[in-house]
Amino acid sequence: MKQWTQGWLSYSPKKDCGNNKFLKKISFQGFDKESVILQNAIKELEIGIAGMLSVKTEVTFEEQLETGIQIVKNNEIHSEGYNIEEKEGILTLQASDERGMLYGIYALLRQISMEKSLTDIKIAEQPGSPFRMYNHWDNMDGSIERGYSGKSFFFVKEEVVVNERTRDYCRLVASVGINAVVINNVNVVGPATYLITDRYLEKVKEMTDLFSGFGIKLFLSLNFAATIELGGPNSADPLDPEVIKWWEQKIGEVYAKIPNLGGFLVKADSEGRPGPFTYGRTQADGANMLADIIKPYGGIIIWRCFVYNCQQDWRDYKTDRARAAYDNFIKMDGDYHDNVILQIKNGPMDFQVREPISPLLGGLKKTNQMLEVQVAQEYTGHQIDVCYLIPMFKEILEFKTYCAKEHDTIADIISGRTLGNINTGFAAVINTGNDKNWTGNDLAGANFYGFGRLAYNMKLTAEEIAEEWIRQAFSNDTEVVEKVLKILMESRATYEKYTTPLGIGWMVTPHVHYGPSIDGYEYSRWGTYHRADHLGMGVDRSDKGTGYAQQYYEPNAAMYNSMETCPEELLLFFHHVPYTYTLKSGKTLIQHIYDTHFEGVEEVEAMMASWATLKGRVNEEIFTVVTERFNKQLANAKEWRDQVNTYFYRKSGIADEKERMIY
Ligand code: GCV
Repeated sequence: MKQWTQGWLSYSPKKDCGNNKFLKKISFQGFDKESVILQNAIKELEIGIAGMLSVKTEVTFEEQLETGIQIVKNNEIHSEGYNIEEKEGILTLQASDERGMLYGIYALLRQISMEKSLTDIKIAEQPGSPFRMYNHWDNMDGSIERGYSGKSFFFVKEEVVVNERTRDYCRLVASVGINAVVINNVNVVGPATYLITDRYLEKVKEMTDLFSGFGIKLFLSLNFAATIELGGPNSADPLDPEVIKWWEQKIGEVYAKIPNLGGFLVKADSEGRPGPFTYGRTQADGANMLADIIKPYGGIIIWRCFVYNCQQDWRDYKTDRARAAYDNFIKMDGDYHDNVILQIKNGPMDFQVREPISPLLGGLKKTNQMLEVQVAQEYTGHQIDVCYLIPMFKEILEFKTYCAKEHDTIADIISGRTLGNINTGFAAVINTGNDKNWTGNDLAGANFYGFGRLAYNMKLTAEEIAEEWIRQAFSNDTEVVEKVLKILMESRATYEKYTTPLGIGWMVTPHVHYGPSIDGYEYSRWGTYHRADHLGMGVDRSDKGTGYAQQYYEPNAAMYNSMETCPEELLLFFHHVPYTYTLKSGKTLIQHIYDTHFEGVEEVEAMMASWATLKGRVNEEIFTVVTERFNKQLANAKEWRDQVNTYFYRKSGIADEKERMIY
């Protein structure tokens, strides 16, 4: 049970691997004995070591050891980073601050959990990005927008909850190096508007303090029209002096109670949420107004760029939702104040299984930027279908934007290397809930774990992260490691094969976003079209179409603009392509669609068969939950295969060369 409910921190018994000898005595040098982070770190060490190796540790302070672990403060180490080195029986962990020390301790526990020897160990890690953040879309009634793992554990029936699970959550989060968390949905409606009032501040403070003890800054999502909803001025105009005065007072009250609050996340002028546009003001006017007020308290305003016209006419071929973030934000580059960070979704549309990278990332050259990805599997299988997302996040980080002569990848931009700034970050809409195993499907735990590890250390490969997670959360048994690793590493490609082809996206059941509905969004207002006719499909975003491809720097703009040089996996995102067009594989587009959809289902069957052989080798609850999810995934994959293939057969009239069953 523990293994099922504690994720990768279950601390179940492990092989010694010669590690016991280091663990009997641990001495801290130079750290404040009273600090809560230090106390939490010691507790973690004690339970971890006792659970995994049945060793009782003695903790001392300022003692020079002859054998054991020395945890030493060294101001030369990068902030939040750590070095671990073993020499002649002494294992030294050095860090310049408490977060680094805590992360180093989790790294030691990770090694033990993975049954790696600590002898001769040498590890040095430092954070890839200053803000490494989970965004929760939890509502105060306990529901979670796009949540697939049960209900919220932060809010129950409009109350804020702080309990043992909150503490366990902090442990999991800190253990992977996350240092900031937004606890409520970006769609701030009803009671969530009141989180900044006396009704909730005490409880939010309790949670903020608990988080602080694990080096995590708590942030709140804010309703931009809170002035109106909380009985202030009947306006949310960011340049109205009455509105500014109201916010000064409100933010003052909040920080008087919660001085360690990180700041606010704002979704404005987006999908029905209010914002500065309503008052003829710019996004910068809105963000800067809040940022100036919060600045004396050391707070940060994170401002989302998910601003687009969601009332589009499907007959209109000129308006392109993909253009929106860039068009709405690029003009004000340089106008945003220092403590504003623009949070930008990885793609120009909305978390599809395949999208190009948003040209706004790096398009902005004078503005703090934070990359937003979605770990919650809204469009990637609802944590029913397995879809390990870290390979996709790696692709995003490695994308070369050409925004500068050097340091021009997305990883460079969000680490601060490109612009030399410190307010940058990497955020994920996270996939947890109150399900016992945290993530619904246990295999989705790899994404919960993996995002944090990747944000902390962007050099890790997707395989390394997956293997770390499997060993800690499932087992060190080689067969388990190899088989689960293979399943995870192939899962995104498989999901992509049986759902939407070559970057076109969507074709999902409207609103629910699980299961196929090829025309579900085709004649809607959401701007998400495939434009299929009897000759071909795809959206022309070249200079002859919507011109979206021109939002990139060269040579990317030219590469995407031409059908010949456009990466094939994004062909239908950028071009309207005939079904008879020959791809690099030598297959026509239509045959590619048929083949990949058959392959996708076969691959799910192969994954299931491989998983079935692990009965008895992984924890019973995990085995059962994952098996159930696989059964549903297979049904989903078949439905996608048959609906997509049949749809395009009927549109094109072109038969499958292999004469397989297409209805
Ligand atoms: C929180 C998509 C989702 C919405 C989500 C929105 C956003 O449109 O379907 O549920 O709202 O993105 O990112 O704000």
